[in-house]
Amino acid sequence: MDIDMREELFHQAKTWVKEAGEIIRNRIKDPLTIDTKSDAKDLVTQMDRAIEYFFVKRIKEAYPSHQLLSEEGYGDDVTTLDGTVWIIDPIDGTMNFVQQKRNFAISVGVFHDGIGEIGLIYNVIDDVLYTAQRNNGAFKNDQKLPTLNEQVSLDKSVLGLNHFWLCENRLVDEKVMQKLVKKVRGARAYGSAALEFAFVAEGTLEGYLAMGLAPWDVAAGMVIVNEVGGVTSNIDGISLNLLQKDTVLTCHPAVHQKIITEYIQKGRK
Ligand code: 2AM
Ligand code: CA
Ligand code: CA
Ligand code: CA
Repeated sequence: MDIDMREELFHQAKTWVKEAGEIIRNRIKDPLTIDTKSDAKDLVTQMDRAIEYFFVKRIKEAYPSHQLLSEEGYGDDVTTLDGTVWIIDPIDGTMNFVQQKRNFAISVGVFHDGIGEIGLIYNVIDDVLYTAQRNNGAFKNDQKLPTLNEQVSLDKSVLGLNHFWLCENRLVDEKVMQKLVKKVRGARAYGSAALEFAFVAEGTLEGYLAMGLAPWDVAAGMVIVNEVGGVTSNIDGISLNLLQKDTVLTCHPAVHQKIITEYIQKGRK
């Protein structure tokens, strides 16, 4: 992607993300209409839809040739990553948004011919914006994030993962995952995939594992983590395909392979 074009898209995306965040903050006390999707825990509110529509309207007007892949149905039916594709989650962590009114994020990734060029993750309530452009480093607000190049062992690591990994599940023997959480220094479940990617990038988590994420959950995070030298794959170590759902493992480079070979592979179903 042309550098001037990318710079323009980055500034445009950043402006829109900040505006959308302000809309959410201003309406945070408004009554919510909460609907469910695939199951009783899969929530969507009018705010998810309104914020997605906010982006779709602006992107389609400014860049009619770009494709838009997003969660709540206002985007395109994207079947190829050719050209420029915006991958958007208007609210990542909807359950946190509903229950806690915090710990959620807006996630915007821009890919060009399948390559992640721009990533933005906005922690709306804390007003913290994580950004990256490919080969240009990653930032937390205006502060450049350091590269993840120090050595770190699993027993000094903190991992983001939810409790379902420790219950009987279809992916990995829960006994093996229990061994992993006993080995590491700590485990956390934040409930927002985008924020967990951002935490890996800023080094407050050494890794994050998820059982089933969609492209809009990971697109921005992959760009940001990649810029600090982190590694993202599915739990079998294979690159993610941004046209489908998959398991996710995003990590500090020192622990990525270890988690796969010493734990996941030993219990993989
Ligand atoms: P969401 O809030 O945008 O739906 C919660 O553990 C994390 O997993 C969130 O990032 C959430 O994104 C994501 N997620 C993906 N699929 C989900 C589903 N079917 N139900 C609930 N959360 C889901
Ligand atoms: Ca959702
Ligand atoms: Ca999401
Ligand atoms: Ca969402």
